[in-house]
Amino acid sequence: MPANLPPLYYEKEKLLRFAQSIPEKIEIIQEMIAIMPKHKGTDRLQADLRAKISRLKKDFKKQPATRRTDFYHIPKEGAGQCVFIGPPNAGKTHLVNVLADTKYPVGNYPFTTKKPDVGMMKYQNVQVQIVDMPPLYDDFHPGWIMGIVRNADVVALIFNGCSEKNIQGIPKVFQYLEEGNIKIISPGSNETSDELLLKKGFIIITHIDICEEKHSESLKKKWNIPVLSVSIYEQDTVKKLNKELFSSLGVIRIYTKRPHKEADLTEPVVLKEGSTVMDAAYHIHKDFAHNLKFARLWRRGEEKKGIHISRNEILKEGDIIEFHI
Ligand SMILES: Nc1nc2c(ncn2[C@@H]2O[C@H](COP(=O)(O)OP(=O)(O)OP(=O)(O)O)[C@@H](O)[C@H]2O)c(=O)[nH]1
Ligand SMILES: [Mg+2]
Repeated sequence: MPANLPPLYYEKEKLLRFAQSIPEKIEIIQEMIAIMPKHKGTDRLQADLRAKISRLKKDFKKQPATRRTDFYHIPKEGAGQCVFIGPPNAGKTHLVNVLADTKYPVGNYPFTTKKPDVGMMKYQNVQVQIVDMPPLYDDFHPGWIMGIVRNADVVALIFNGCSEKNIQGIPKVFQYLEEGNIKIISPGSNETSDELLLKKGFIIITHIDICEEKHSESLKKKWNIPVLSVSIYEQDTVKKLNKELFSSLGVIRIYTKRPHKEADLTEPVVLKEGSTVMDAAYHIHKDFAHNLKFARLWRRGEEKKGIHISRNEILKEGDIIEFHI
């Protein structure tokens, strides 16, 4: 019997290849087990993965205590997870506070943030999860930070544009990522790689209210990813970032409706770009997908108003679907 594993399973499988610490590997395998459909075709795979977890747990116990480094797992919530990394005093936490309305301590001294903190940023009718990190430093770029980066959907690399030290330290941050087998690519890129884990991301230059922003163009060229400039005191720059953070996730919002009723536009189903009608049905409930007879589609700006669509129809941002089971 075929296993019929969902695409997310294969994504986690790839992630597992790049995981470096034992706790990180265990966490990923647990997620793989949770994602896979439970039927005869996956019995064997489930057993193998459980055996792998037992082996890893034994290995972990055998490790000297000094190698059992801290491990943080940030369960994903909302439309996607964006992690904020960068050198000390870059403005990461203050930016999270402004974007997600949180009140984490900020300060004009390094290491104000000592552990990952989470905020939920509202973008229209969805929430985007932001993970604020302790600073990356010459003597501090532990593997667990890269573990969180590997698991995130998007990475924002944040630097204080008025600090020479911050700007000079940019290549170092890319080097730490590379040591963790991570390469940051533009959110729109189609690049693929077997050797490196490619993560969508961009650079954010802060403090543009107090000094002239002069680094964007050269950084864009050198690292081949978008560069955004912000000031926590300039609302228009924060608003632009809010939008960019959502778009970089590469997701679409679709809405469901019942026959003869209006769609509820306040609660979208959030799916990856390129998802099909079946993916949407599966997202709502496994049984729903199995029992799906047909679906009807309403698409803004096109003459698609209630037309029948196939299970494999690729959905677009804002589509409204009526499922018939
Ligand atoms: N003028 C100005 N000050 C800012 C801006 N962003 C952050 N700051 C200030 O810069 C200082 C450092 O900000 P934090 O958010 O604590 O920096 P951080 O990157 O989180 O620092 P660590 O936790 O040490 O990694 C604080 O005093 C902030 O209020 C900005 O856009 N403009
Ligand atoms: Mg901080």
